[in-house]
Amino acid sequence: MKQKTIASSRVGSKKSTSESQQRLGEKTQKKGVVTVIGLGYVGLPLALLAEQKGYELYGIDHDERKVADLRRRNVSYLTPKESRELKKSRIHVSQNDVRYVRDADIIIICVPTPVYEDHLPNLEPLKAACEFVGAHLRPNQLIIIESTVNPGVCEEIALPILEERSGLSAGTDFFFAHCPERINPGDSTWNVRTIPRVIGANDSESLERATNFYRSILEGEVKPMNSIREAEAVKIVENSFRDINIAFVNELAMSFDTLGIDIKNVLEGASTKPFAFMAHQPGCGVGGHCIPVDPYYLISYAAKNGFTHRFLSIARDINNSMPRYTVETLSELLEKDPETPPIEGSTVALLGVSYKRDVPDVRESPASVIHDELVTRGVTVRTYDPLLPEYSNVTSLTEALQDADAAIIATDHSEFRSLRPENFLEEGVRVVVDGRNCLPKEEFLKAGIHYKGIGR
Ligand code: SAJ
Repeated sequence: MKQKTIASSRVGSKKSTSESQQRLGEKTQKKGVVTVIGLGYVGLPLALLAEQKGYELYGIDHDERKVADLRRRNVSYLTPKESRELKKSRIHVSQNDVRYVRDADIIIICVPTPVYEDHLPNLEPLKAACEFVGAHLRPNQLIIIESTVNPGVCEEIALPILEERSGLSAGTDFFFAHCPERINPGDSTWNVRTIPRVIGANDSESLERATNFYRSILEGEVKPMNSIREAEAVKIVENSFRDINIAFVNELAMSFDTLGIDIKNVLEGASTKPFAFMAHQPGCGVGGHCIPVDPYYLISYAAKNGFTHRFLSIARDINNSMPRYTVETLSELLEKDPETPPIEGSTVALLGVSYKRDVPDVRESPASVIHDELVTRGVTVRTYDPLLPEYSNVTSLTEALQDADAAIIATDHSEFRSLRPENFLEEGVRVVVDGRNCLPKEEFLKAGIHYKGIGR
């Protein structure tokens, strides 16, 4: 069957007499008009890709400064390639131009879905986006939510807002699908163009239109699911899978510390098994916008429906305990060395603020928990992250290490992975806690450094 393009399914594209302004995209030779709401590291790469694939692009973001930066075609959170694409882009950007909703064929919501301090999901940004879209929704539009949500959020929260505000019915008057975002910051292979996606909808027309759209812009597989809830569940499952596997090796690391077994060597050994084993790595904690957040969505939603996720909860507790475990490890190392002071009153170089190697991103970063724990214990903390000067209180590695009593590696940035014993010894640092097991342990021990990793 001839693939239905968005343009061919457009209705209302004729200027109605009541419209005072020309409809956006009315004269476009493009495949259709797409509006992305939420122009962060998920929405903006998607918008740029859709534009390259022949759609006319509009973007809405509530952040005034981000809108100004985007109009200047200059934001910090894109890859070099995406930054170049942005400079060539003709995307129209606004904080709240209602025409961007009213006149679009497809509206894709990519706003954040963080959690509150108590780990319960904060759906306010998503609700606000649905309110804005619902108020200007028109027949025949396709609305897609990419934001990560737990099963039930689309049907129980998003859709009711869209229908109540518009007076239209999903599946008949307008179309709705969920395509959970997948992005791996810092990964040059798997990006918005190549990562496979799943799509869920509750009616065949919505599923077909959303599947057609994504297949018209993506190179990766686009897998239709049987329902919205299945698509919501896929995302939560894949990230909870990662969280529990990291918790597994974190618990092993703490156990092996008491047994004097090197977890990194053991995982390398286990990885020689060519099937049924997938190594993860222990560390000083689990950060980022996905892994430490998404399981809480399922934990809280299942609890409301009478099921307690004990395993997911224990995994979250283990991973959340790793920053403090890292500081405890340092305290014990300092106690062992008669030439160094106890942790209280010491000076410590905290190397790395970002949650992930070679990525400038502090969200849910374990480093900030380590920092606060050190300060609580009376430590003078020198924080240095080469990718995040605005979060550093010293401007160089030398300044961080100079006469410090100890150093903690909290992020395995390339700059830190290349450090060798002499880099520490020449600044007088003889105690090193490697929170990402990224340094050559034996070399450091041979050089007389009190080295401790996480589980090694
Ligand atoms: N981490 C460990 N041990 C591991 C792997 C990660 O402690 O074995 C820590 C990292 O240091 C980081 C956190 O967990 O603090 C998250 O690491 P991540 O590699 O999962 O990085 P993210 O948050 O960028 O995860 C993204 C996710 N993408 C989306 O959710 C859309 C995730 O699905 C991917 O699995 C992940 O990238 C990836 O594969 O790298």
